[in-house]
Amino acid sequence: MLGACVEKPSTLERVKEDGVLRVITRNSPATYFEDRNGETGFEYELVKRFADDLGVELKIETADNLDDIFIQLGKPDGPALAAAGLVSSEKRLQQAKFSHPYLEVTPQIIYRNGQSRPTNAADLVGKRIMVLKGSSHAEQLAELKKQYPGIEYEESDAVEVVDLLRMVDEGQIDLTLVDSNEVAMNQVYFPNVRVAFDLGDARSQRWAVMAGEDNSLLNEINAYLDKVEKNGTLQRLKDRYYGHVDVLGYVGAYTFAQHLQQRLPKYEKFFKDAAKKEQVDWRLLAAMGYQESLWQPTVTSKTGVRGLMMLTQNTAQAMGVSNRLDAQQSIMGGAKYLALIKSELDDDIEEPDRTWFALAAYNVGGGHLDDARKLAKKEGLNPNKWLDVKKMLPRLAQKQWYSKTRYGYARGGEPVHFVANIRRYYDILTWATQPQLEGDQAADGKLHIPGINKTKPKEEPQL
Ligand code: BLG
Repeated sequence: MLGACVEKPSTLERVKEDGVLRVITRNSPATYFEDRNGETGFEYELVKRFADDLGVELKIETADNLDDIFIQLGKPDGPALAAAGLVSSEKRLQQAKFSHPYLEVTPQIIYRNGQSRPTNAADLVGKRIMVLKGSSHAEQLAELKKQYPGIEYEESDAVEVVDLLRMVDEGQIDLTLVDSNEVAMNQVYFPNVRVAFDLGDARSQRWAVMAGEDNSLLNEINAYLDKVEKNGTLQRLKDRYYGHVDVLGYVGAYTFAQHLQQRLPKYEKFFKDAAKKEQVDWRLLAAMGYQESLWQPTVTSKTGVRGLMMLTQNTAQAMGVSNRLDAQQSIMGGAKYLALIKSELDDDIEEPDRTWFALAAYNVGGGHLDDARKLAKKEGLNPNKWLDVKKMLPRLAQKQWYSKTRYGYARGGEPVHFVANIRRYYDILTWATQPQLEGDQAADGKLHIPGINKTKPKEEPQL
């Protein structure tokens, strides 16, 4: 049809035609980073599902700082959307349009435990405060300064939120202002970090598209966000990324952070050596050690099971462990035992379930685990899926069920908690360590939190 008027494709049509969704974000634990399985992060996972729904490939681009996100977004050949924990503000509305909300966060003033706790804006005067350059928090402080001219703060584009929290933790700055989700996520790494008070009301995080966009992409985004809100996907992601404090409790989170700094470094090398030998992730072994003994080599359970990896006498003997209270031997024995029971599992059980099954067998024994799998099968559930078998395990403690099983009574609830806790610690440890340091014997012995090393305060140029 020569001469027919060809309509300009909408933004959404263009994305679909290109087959690629370009998204700009930031490289930080709350948004996007690399872990043991490759690309991950709360924003990444949310936006990846959106790209999958559209049937296009996801291409992530990272910005150096917040201002840069909006600069990139505004370019004619720039990314289609920004997913970076952004909140809408008057200034930002001139540059972008915002989606429906997906996360409620509250800005919180953070101080160091042991210092006097600020309780209101007036207490911020005279303190060393640092926030991210171009952040909504910087805007908030600028507003506050009109009322309290004595407030001084530094805006830095050389740091990430984790750096700010670390600087408070170590006393390099007095205070910072960050969002509650970041605090919840990072509390487990910084034992001295405390919330002083909420500054202002809760605000909503939203994705942003270019101001001139024709709404086709924005409408699609909004429909997607509404969908994941309704079907529970969004809540699951929130629990995974920001639920540590909910699960551990605030005290548990401080304690974990303390143990991470004070205890783990003593055993990290043993975990890494054992992991290398047995071909497992050292962070999984470390997570097991935390669940078993809180990384204490000389504990004994009520049932006489002993040591950092809580070996029974039989297991210890079979694994060639002569002294269960020797941390190195215990870790090596535990790793060997885990690898052995994993190799003995049914071939039909695939990863990652295979790992969760191996952990359950480590705790309750392979016989009882088999009983639970048989019960699952009888109930029409999948005996090769952890999600199904974990529903059956607690039945092993009830006579009506265990009386019909081969191995009989077991405290079947214990391996369910055991696996859930280890998975949680494993996630936390994964975030706390950088993949490139994996197996690196020359590492400095310190835990590394994604983003910190890459964003060390910039050095002065050498002239
Ligand atoms: C495990 C053994 C399994 C054994 C099961 O008990 O110990 N695992 C290890 O030694 C590593 O070998 O399976 S069996 O050989 O097939 O019988 C069942 O007996 C240890 C568990 C027991 C548990 N912790 C490692 O997870 C434990 O100590 N529970 C009691 C806690 S308390 O005393 O009530 O607080």
